[in-house]
Amino acid sequence: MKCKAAVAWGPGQPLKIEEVDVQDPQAGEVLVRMVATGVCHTDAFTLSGEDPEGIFPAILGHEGAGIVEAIGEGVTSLAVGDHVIPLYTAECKECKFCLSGKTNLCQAVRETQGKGLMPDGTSRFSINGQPIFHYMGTSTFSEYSVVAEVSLAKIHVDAPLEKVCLLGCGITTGIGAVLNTAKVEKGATVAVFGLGGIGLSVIQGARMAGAGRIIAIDINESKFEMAKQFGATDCINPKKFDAPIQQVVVDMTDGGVDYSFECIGNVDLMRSALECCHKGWGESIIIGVAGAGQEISTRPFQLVTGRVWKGSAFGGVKGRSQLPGYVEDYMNGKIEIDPFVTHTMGLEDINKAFDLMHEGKSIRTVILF
Ligand code: NAD
Ligand code: AHE
Ligand code: ZN
Repeated sequence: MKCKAAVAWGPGQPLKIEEVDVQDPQAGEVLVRMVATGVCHTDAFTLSGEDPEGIFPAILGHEGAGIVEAIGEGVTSLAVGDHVIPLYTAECKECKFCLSGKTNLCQAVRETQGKGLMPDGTSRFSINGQPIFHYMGTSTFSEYSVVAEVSLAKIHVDAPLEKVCLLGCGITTGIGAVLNTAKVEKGATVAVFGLGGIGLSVIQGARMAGAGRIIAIDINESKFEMAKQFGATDCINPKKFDAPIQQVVVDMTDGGVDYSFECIGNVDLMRSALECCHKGWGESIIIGVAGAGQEISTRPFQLVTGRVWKGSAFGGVKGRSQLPGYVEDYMNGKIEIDPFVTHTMGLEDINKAFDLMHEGKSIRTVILF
């Protein structure tokens, strides 16, 4: 079949709307008609050329929701008409990782996914016979995408896809990092670096966990209002202080926070986030994604004296078994999504969504197909 998709032809180039050929789903694969997709900073990161796994030409996008249009041979867990969220972290329930009970990082399709290919090592997208690579196993910037069965969460048929698409990455990542990775306790003190879709979701998760104090940090003060709405108790701009931001936070909190979250992708701020944690027990969770060649550093003494450095991917959430519950939590009012959708537009305007993100004017743009 043919459909419209936004193609990333090369690093730093605007996406181009193209008519692409989409091959039928093969064994263990599913054709999804995309209804909506968010635009996450990770899409911009890969488009910038900074992603070591970035590969072009590709169809980006990993925060989508849609409807099953066709299934390939052997697909048993999904049927035509099912509503689904594509998962960049699959869940096969059989691999060593899934069976460990210790991680959500299923490896069933991860190797080919990182090469922009389906599990059999080929692409389902092409233009005039030239293969176009998949992205994160999802490629949601396309009217139709072929996704591995293990990379699809079946969700409640009544959930509004134009909202719950954001559970495909940003909102789940932030809430999950708080509840699954950090396991923030009631009354804890939390610092959140970066107030985009991820950082605001961390704040939402921290409030759900009953955190006592939530310190929100960003250089763009226009983000403070929404941070407060989600539960931030203090909002600070590092540019307004002479002292390093970690010192500012330590001074505000009688020695440091119990938990901090880096939601920017800046290795210097990852260090600040660790070092603003309380001696003896403070834990810092890295969520932000940093560019090729960048490394984190701190004095080992920071860890020797009890601070803990952790990372979190997709909030530690197992997509097929746990994401449907996140969707239901949205439907029953436990999770807020609507305020995150600051802009909506058609696929033809997708480059505007990237501009709004870079200008700091959006939290999430949702593309409606
Ligand atoms: P975003 O662009 O919407 O938000 C980033 C925020 O950081 C903005 O508000 C910006 O003003 C702020 N910021 C930038 N530089 C800053 C600085 N020097 N000091 C303070 N604040 C600063 O991005 P997002 O979509 O929320 O994503 C945030 C990060 O999380 C990205 O690196 C993204 O790739 C990553 N991410 C990781 C996962 C995961 O599973 N680990 C999932 C989604 C996104
Ligand atoms: N490809 C990059 C790393 C990108 C990355 O860290 N991705 C996050 C999800 S960001 C979603 O917005 C993730 O889950 N990583 C785990 C995984 O298996 O990819 C690189 O550095 O090579
Ligand atoms: Zn994302």
